[in-house]
Amino acid sequence: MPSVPPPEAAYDRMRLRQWAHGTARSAGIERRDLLRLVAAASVAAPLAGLATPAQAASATATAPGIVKPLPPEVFTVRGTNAETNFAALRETGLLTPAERFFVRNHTVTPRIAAADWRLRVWGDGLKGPAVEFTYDELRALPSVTRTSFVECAGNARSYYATQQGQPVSGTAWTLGAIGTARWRGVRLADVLRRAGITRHAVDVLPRGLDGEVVSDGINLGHVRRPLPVAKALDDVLLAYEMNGEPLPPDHGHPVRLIVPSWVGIANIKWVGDIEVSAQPLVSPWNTALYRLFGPGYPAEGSAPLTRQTLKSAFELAPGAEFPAHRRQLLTGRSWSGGAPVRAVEVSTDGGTRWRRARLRDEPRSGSWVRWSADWVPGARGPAVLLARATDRSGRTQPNVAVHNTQGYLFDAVVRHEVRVV
Ligand SMILES: Nc1nc2c(c(=O)[nH]1)N[C@H]1C(S)=C(S)[C@@H](COP(=O)(O)O)O[C@H]1N2
Ligand SMILES: [Mo]
Repeated sequence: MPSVPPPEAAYDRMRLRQWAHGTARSAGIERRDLLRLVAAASVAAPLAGLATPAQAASATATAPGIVKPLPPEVFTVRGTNAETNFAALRETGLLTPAERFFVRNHTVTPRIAAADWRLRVWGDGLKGPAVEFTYDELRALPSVTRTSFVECAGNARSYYATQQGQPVSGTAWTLGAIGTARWRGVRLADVLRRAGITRHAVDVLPRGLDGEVVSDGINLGHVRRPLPVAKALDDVLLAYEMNGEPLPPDHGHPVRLIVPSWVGIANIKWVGDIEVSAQPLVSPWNTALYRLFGPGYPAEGSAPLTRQTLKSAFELAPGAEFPAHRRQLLTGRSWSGGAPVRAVEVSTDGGTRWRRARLRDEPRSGSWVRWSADWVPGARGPAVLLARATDRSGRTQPNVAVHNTQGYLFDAVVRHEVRVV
């Protein structure tokens, strides 16, 4: 029997139908350009910059447009982005220090002074005219704190190519396009209510103050992605602090969205305005991008992506070496954008035998859980380590992820190659 879809999913299907019939409003981009983008999105391209471990080690410690230092032992630079090396999380606690948090920039980190910043809330989903908030006004509102990961929808995308032999396009992340932080800010719901949101509002569209994005000769405008009001009024934050400090420039200073459990793109950094709309909105980031395309999906793609999926990673470098016959403590993390992780199993023989890892945190939704397992490596030579998580809904990471051309939501068990020496 089919399960009852959550209102979120039903809403997205409705919006998708409206988009297909041309009744959704495209915010700031020509409809024909959007259609061109959607057509291009359904074709997989070779992964640019798929780093082998050797290339990764020699990556320079600079990415154009990222402000913070990117020491090569902590980060692998991929274009305008910086991936956290999972081995560099081994000494960190549940929270990822800002200095080790991955960066995904469509363009360049802008430098914005909190004193000059304004948030403009506007649109036909409000009772009256636009309302502006200064940084101080935002800080004066009741604050909430919440631990949440931010994870790119394309995290682990490179394994479609390297583990499954399937072409995908986009940044060739391994597993490190994720970090978990304690965010403090105000509820988006409080700001929307103060701005006079009406019950006719269906979508809100937060937009970044970073530069306009040009892709294949089409100007996509500023980074922005519609968020259904149901989510916007639920658990979304306008965050101004990360792990007890003001947001650093690369992570959205002075204010960003935190959209718990959802795809990274929903967490708009350097937010400057939010449109509140009484009609469904579309932007490149919920039409041609962040949908699933490929065989098995409709031509216009799946419904826009919402929640992240289930994944596990060892806190080890690729090709890590272990002395034979000496007890090792393997450590790693598992996380889910759906039901919290229930159990993690580890295999040290390529997937033949599995045993339970010890969970070191109480699993919570929207966060990750650290785990560990003992291992006494046997014979010298190559070995393959695997970790697989099961969530409280009973879902277990599969051996193979279902392919989509842009390589989103990879959820299969990753084969981590090591050497016993
Ligand atoms: N304004 C703006 N917001 C943005 C982005 C961006 O380039 N510009 N990138 C998005 C993507 S794709 C991801 S995965 C997350 C990454 O957040 P982080 O760089 O703080 O890790 O920010 C999202 N918010
Ligand atoms: Mo992302």
